[in-house]
Amino acid sequence: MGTGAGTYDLGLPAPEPTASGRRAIGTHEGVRGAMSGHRDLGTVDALVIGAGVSGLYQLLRLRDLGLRVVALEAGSDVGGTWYWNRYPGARFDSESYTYGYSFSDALLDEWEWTEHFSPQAETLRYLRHVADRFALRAHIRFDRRVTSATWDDEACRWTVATEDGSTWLTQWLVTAIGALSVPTLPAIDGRDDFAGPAIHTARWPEDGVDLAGLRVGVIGTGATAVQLIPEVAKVAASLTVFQRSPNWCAPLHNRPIDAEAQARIRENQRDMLRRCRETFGGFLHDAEGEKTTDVTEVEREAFWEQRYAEPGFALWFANYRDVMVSPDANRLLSDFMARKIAERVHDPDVAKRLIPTDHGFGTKRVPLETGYYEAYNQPNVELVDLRETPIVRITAEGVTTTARDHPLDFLVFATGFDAVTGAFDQIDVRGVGGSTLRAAWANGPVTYLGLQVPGFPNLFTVAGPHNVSTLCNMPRCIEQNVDWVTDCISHVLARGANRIEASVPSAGEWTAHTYETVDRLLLSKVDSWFHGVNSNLPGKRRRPLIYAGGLPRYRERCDEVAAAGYEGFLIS
Ligand code: NA7
Repeated sequence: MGTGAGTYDLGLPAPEPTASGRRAIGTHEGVRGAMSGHRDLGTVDALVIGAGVSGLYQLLRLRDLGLRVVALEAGSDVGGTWYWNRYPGARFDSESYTYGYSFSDALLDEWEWTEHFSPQAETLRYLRHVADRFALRAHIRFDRRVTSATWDDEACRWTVATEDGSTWLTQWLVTAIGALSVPTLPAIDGRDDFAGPAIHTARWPEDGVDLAGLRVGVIGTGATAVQLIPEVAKVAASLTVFQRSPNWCAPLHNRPIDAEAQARIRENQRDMLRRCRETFGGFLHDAEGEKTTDVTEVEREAFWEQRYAEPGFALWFANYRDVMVSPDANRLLSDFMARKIAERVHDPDVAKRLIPTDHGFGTKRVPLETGYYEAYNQPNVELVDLRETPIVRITAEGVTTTARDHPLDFLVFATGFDAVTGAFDQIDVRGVGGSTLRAAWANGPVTYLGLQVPGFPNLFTVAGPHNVSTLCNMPRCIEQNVDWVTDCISHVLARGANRIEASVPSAGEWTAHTYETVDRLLLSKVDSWFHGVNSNLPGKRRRPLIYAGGLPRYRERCDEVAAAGYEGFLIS
């Protein structure tokens, strides 16, 4: 990796010549020529911010298009989410073989997952393998946090600056910065007073932490905490869980992949990936044709028992088609789930505290659990209900609630993220006329297809707001995003153009459509990160950040736009 040359980072190796001796850039020679006056080492055709699941694939596609491309990554290695989230218990909630990339047959054939829901370490190994196998590392600059991106309309390019002072000039800019990549700490008095280690789950030390014999406190009970808590409960002398809002958790049913299952997966892998292209959330699981009212109570209970015994998101995504839209249907399902919690947690008072009363099943992101409820049956685990006894402050010794002091040796913040727009807010993005993205999105994001923003030409937001990726088995939607963006850039270049920008009306129409997809679901009534609600960031406006129309519909719309010559975009 370069150490920088003046204000410019060291550049990329020249693109490989093709067999014919021509640069692989082919039809884009014109654009290269237009930029050939810039001999700065930090000048590229395309720049990708991030080298996680999105960034790696985007980098690969743009490189293979023949562009000079670089990815700037804040971490010290590839992996994104799977690089940062190394807390005990971190793993997929998607079946491993539906999460891996689908673009390469060779990769599909050579990689074997060892568990149906891969743990973080294996996933990181996989992403490192992808980076090596496709020779992506030469194009990635690690430990480079992007701080600003400024559009120059005359030169038709972005200037991208990083925290360490390097500057890059690029015609195309793709953000692959993750929907949940900016951790938020709790806004609690005395947060920094704790004398022992206090760690956010997304900043877990690489070498791990030995929690054996320690008094551990965990604040938060979202999807992260639900993975973490059973693991901590196994080793800690005591575990105190500070819960403000219980969540509806469904069993993950993870297990190792044995030889027989491995053979079946190998045989069916491509069929499974094809199915994921056609389901609402890009998972194997998809909604039933029937409604709860089409069946008898006995049939319904039997069906839910069956779903409860199935792995992954079966309960959330493969349920009756009315449970996410009809309050009555949702109440029946929530009652079923409440009975399950009551059956699994021995102390009825603890069980009662673990049963949500302020929202129905599936109206927030459903955490998937492995022994989560049973952890509360252990003598070393205590549940503190913050609705009854709120936290007063964090002290040097531990956490003080209105009821008493909880002395601790180690404090974990499983308090979530500044979702979807948070990572954009951390970059000073300035578009046409110097207008900022923060200002453009002050009342909530405005996007076209969740991929572009008027006033910010040649900028693409993979897995950004209003994008199908935010309610999806992410790699399935990310691949769609990346393929679309790559085709779009290729189309613009092939037309001899060099600039594409979403029109204001098309972005207005898409944003309104995004809201409609959310409004029809019960989740629209409940505060969660889907709407950018984060109690630790009180100034944030509540706005839908997700697209909830499902992958097939989203893809169809994106394909229609492309087929109509990128309708709704201004190309020049
Ligand atoms: P989440 O789902 O946002 O959960 C954060 C949790 O932290 C949630 O239980 C919050 O309670 C709790 N929280 C946040 N701030 C506080 C304060 N100040 N006091 C007490 N409790 C607090 O984040 P996760 O990391 O679990 O999951 C994020 C996503 O990652 C998840 O959806 C998956 O897609 C992967 P609250 O509900 O706000 O009362």
